[in-house]
Amino acid sequence: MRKDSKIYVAGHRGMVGSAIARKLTEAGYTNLLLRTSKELDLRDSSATKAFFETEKPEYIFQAAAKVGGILANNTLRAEFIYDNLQIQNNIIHNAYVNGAEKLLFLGSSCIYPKLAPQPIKEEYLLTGALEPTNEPYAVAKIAGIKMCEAYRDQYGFKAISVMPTNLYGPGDNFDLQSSHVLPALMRKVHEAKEQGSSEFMIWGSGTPMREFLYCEDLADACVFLMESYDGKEIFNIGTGEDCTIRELALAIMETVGYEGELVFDRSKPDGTPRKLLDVSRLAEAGWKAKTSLTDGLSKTYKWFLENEAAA
Ligand code: GFB
Repeated sequence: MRKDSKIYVAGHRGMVGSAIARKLTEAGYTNLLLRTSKELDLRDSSATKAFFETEKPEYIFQAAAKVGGILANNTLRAEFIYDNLQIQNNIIHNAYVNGAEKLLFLGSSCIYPKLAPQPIKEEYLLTGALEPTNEPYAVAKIAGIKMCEAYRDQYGFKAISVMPTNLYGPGDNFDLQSSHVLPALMRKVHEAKEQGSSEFMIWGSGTPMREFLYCEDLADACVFLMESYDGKEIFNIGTGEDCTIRELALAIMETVGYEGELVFDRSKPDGTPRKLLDVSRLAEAGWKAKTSLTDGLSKTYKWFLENEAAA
């Protein structure tokens, strides 16, 4: 990418897209193309086609998606498959048709089989049944990966795909019904502390294991791969370390400065028992995560306190 290349960051108001836009600006890229979802509904094929025909972006970071935690994925199943298929079909196809130089597609670690061997290697894709709570979302993301591969095979279009693990950081969704576990627990612990409550609620058994990557690190990896990689392989992006949900809750209590009891709501699903990515392919390419969970939690909590109303 030249520093003045026209770079479209789709989804720049979300946690991931905003981190990518910040990273590009820090790295000296000066010609970012940005549209809010109000300005451009990426599910709308005609509007997206017109946007690409007019703007002809050279590089595209495809970070626009309908995302959410286990409950949102499990209940808004139709929206998760329809919105994501529409958005990615419109972006990938119109990027190719309008002569884009390269596109980076963001997938997700939930594309891998529910009971995949751990740590999960990229080649385990499509080797087993998916986790039922997020199957519609995962199927859409798998379609995106395969679309990038197919457009590369048939048309020579430079599309690359990355699979981030569970993400968190500034700009995350802290809504208790639709968010992922980390922001949900941060808000619950914060409110328990504020209200002087002696306990707070954790969904499920607390035993599932998850890997958490700070969104600024993800953005760094995406810019690194856009600048340096052009091949058919997909890349896992993670830290290579995981913890139980109970351990995460304890780490968040430490960050917030709260010492109450953990209560488990076992009527809520656990989801996949473990989801640790094998990140050796990315390590060999020359990239490693920099932010520890402790540092990432502190930075995220600081952001939450400064943006509590919006969060
Ligand atoms: O982050 P999370 O919603 O999604 O939940 P997944 C991870 C684990 O934390 C599950 C537990 O075992 C939840 O039951 N958990 C405990 C909680 N307390 C809470 C809480 O208050 N809120 C939430 N949300 N969880 C998502 C997928 O799976 O991960 C998406 O549904 C996507 O498709 C995303 O892949 C990265 O890690 O289970």
